[in-house]
Amino acid sequence: MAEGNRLRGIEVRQVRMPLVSPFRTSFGTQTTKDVILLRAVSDEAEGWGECVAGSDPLYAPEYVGAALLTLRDYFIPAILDQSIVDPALVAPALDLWKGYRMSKGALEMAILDARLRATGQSFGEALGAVHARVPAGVSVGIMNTVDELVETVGGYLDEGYQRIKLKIEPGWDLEPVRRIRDAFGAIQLQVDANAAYTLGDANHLRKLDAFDLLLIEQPLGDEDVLAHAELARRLETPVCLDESITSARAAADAISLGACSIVNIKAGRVGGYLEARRVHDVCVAHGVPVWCGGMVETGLGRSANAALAALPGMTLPGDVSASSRFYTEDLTEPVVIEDGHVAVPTGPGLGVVPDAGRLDAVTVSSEWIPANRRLAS
Ligand code: OSB
Ligand code: MG
Repeated sequence: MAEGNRLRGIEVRQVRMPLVSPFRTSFGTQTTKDVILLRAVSDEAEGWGECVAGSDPLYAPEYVGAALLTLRDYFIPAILDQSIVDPALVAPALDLWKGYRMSKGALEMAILDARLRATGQSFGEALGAVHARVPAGVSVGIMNTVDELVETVGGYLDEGYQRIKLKIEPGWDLEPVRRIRDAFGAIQLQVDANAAYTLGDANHLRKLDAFDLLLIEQPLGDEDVLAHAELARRLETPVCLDESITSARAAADAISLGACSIVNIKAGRVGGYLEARRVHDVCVAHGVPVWCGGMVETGLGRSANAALAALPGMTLPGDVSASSRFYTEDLTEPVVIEDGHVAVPTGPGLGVVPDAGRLDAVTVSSEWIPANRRLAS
């Protein structure tokens, strides 16, 4: 750490981005993406963090309104008062407060980005990426008709996506999966229920075994870890957990209980990219395949995810898609799909920055929180 390197302040910005089309999951329909962006400014560099909390407490308890308050009232003051510029010290400094992992992760991401931009190292290098590009996968929402779904999936396959994930819920599962298999044959196909089923649905879900899916993601409730273990015994389709895995320890527990044989890793869900790396390591140690999930990120989080997806244990294609999957215009240079892959950025830190004009156009509110003047003088 450079001697005398201090934090000058952190900007908190709320942005609202229009989506190219409504994104429907078992927990609701999204037409815009609300994002909290953090810009951490130190003496040596500035770094960007993206909070993946949703607009409402539907995927997780944490959501934008609560995350904004928590960041402003607790987390940012703690980081500024201690002038933390070392990313490894962010999580320990915030550990006394429970939950709010997405907010904590966003703050760590901003400090990590600032540090890496100062040292010239990329996210990929810092996390231990072993690939220059990663296979692109896409998450496809629930639609009004199966015909519409078939057309949409066909479009993604034409773009080069190597793996298709279908969102499912009771009433939208067997038929859409059957029709996609019939239409497109032996593509890499998986489903995500976002906790929409109960163990009582086990016999129904077993009918999915006929479709040779890569996995079924989070069929049961976030806290239903033992029920997932029971379901996993009854299904041939591998069970993958998303919502339930909130830390490396939770991953170790779920694996030991037999609740999953595959893990979806999202940095925000586990409190940051450093913990995401530890989740990866725990899974690799257990021989459990992992893949990189997505949270409809802007080009900032999307670039960090491409780096995370390039770790050695990421043996399944992730929800790593082009900016165009969700956005007509991204905040950064668009992340693109080329030859079925997304490139891992090589520049310092995230390797991308927001376009100032585009950022202003989508900004709802912004606040500069300066470091304590007494400390800064
Ligand atoms: O469960 O993986 C999920 C989006 C928002 C919240 C939860 C999930 C998702 C996705 C989209 O499936 C993943 C992406 O960003 O491509
Ligand atoms: Mg999921």
